[in-house]
Amino acid sequence: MRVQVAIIGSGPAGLLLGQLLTNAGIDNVILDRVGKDYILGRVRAGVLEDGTVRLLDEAGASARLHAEGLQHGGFSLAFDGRNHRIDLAGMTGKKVTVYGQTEVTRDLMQERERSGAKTIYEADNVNVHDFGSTSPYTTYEHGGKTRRIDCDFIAGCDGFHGVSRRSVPESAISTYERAYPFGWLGVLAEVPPVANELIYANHARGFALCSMRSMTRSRYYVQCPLDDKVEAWSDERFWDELRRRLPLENAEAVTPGPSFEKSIAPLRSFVAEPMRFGGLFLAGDAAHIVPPTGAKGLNLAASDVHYLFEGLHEYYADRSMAGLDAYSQRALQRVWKAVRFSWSMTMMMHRFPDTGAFGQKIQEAELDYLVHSRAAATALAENYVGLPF
Ligand code: RFL
Ligand code: PHB
Repeated sequence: MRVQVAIIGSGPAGLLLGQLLTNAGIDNVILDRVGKDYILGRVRAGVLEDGTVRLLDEAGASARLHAEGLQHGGFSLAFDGRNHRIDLAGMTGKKVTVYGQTEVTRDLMQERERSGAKTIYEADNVNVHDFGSTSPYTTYEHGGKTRRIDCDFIAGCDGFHGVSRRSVPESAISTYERAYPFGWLGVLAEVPPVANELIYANHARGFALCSMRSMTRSRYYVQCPLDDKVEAWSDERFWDELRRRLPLENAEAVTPGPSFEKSIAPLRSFVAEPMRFGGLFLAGDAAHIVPPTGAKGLNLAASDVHYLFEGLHEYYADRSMAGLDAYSQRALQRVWKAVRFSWSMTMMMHRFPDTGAFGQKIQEAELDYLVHSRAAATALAENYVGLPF
C-alpha cells in the first residue's frame, strides 16, 4: 500500500490529523495497536479549549459537541474550607467546553468511517523505517502476515508509550522530565455533579477535583499515593474521602452512587525535543506529557495537529517545506508554556510529601494572592482557557 501520510495511533491526535488531511484531499492511513472498543473504553480528558473546538469544527466532527457539550465560564479554587470562583469569561472573554475525550474520539471515528478513510486496528508490531530518507515506510503485522505501507511522511501520534519516539536514535533527541510523588484516583459515576462548574480543591488530606461529563454524569478525582491500588478503594471509601476534601457546602451536595470506572493515573511532565526527525513528526502525548491538573494534554495534542496539518497542507498545495521545517519550533513554543502552566497548577494544588512548613506557607500565600489579585487570577484564566494558536 502507498499513501501520502501514514499516521501511527488512533487517539485524538491521530484521528484529528487524519480527518483534516482527508478533508483536504490528502490520503492517509491510521494504524493502531489496539481495537476501536478498547480506545473508546479509555476515560481521560474532559475540558476543551476554544482552539480545540475550532479544529473539531474544521474537521467536521463537532455537531454533537455543540449540542451536548457544557460551556463553562468559570471554575472554583477551594481551600481553607471556602470556594473562590475564577471568572474565566469575565477575565478573558472566553469559555471552555466540558465534553469527554471519549466522545471526541467517537465523533472523529464516526466521521472517518463516513469519509471512507482507512484505519487498521489491532496492527501488531508497528515499526517506522527510513524516516531519514525521502521514502519512509511503516510495517506492521496483521493476521499473521507482515505488511508494508510506503508514504511521504509519518505522523507519530502513538502516545507516550508508542513506537515512534522510541525509534529515534538517542543521540538525536533530548528529553526533559519530572515525575510527581503521587497519582490521581479517578471515578466516573452516573450521578449529578456537586456544582455547575469544576472545583479544584487543595486540602490537608490532598488534592480533589470535581468534574463532570454531563448534568447526570460526574467525574471525580482524589490525589493518592503512587503505590495505591484501585482495589483498596471501595466506592464508599472514595465518596467519604472526596467529601472530606471539599468545603462543607460542596461536601453536602455530593450525590454518591455506584462508580462504573475507577483507575489510578501517575502524574508526569515530559517533553521530547525536537518533534521532527526527517520525515517523522511527533504529535500529542508521543512528544510530551503534562499532569492533568491544568487540563492541557488533549488540547496540546490539538495544537500540535494544527501546526502539523498546516505544514502538510502547504507542502501538498505549494510543494513548500516551510511549514514542515517550522513545525517543531512552533509546536514546542506552545508546548513549553502549557508544561509550565500544568506544573504550576500541580505545585499549587497538591500536598507533597516533602513540602515542609515553609513550603506549606508559600503555597497558602500563593493561593491567597491568586484569589485576591485580579492580575494573578487573569494570568491563570488566560492559561486555562488556552493560549492562542
Ligand atoms: P493517546 O490518546 O494516548 O493515543 C495514542 C494512540 O496510539 C496507540 N498506540 C500505538 N499504535 C500503534 N503502534 C504502537 N506501538 C502504539 N502505541 C500506542 C494507542 O493505542 C492509542 O490509541 O495520545 P494522543 O492522541 O496524543 O492524545 C493525548 C490525550 O489522550 C492526553 O493528552 C489527554 O488524555 C490528557 N488528559 C487531559 N487532557 C486535557 O486536555 N484535558 C483534560 O481534562 C485531561 N484530563 C488527561 C486527563 C489524561 C488522564 N490520564 C489518564 C493520563 C485526565 C487523566 C486522568
Ligand atoms: C476531567 O473531567 O476528566 C478533567 C477535568 C479537568 C482536569 C482534569 C480532568 O484538569
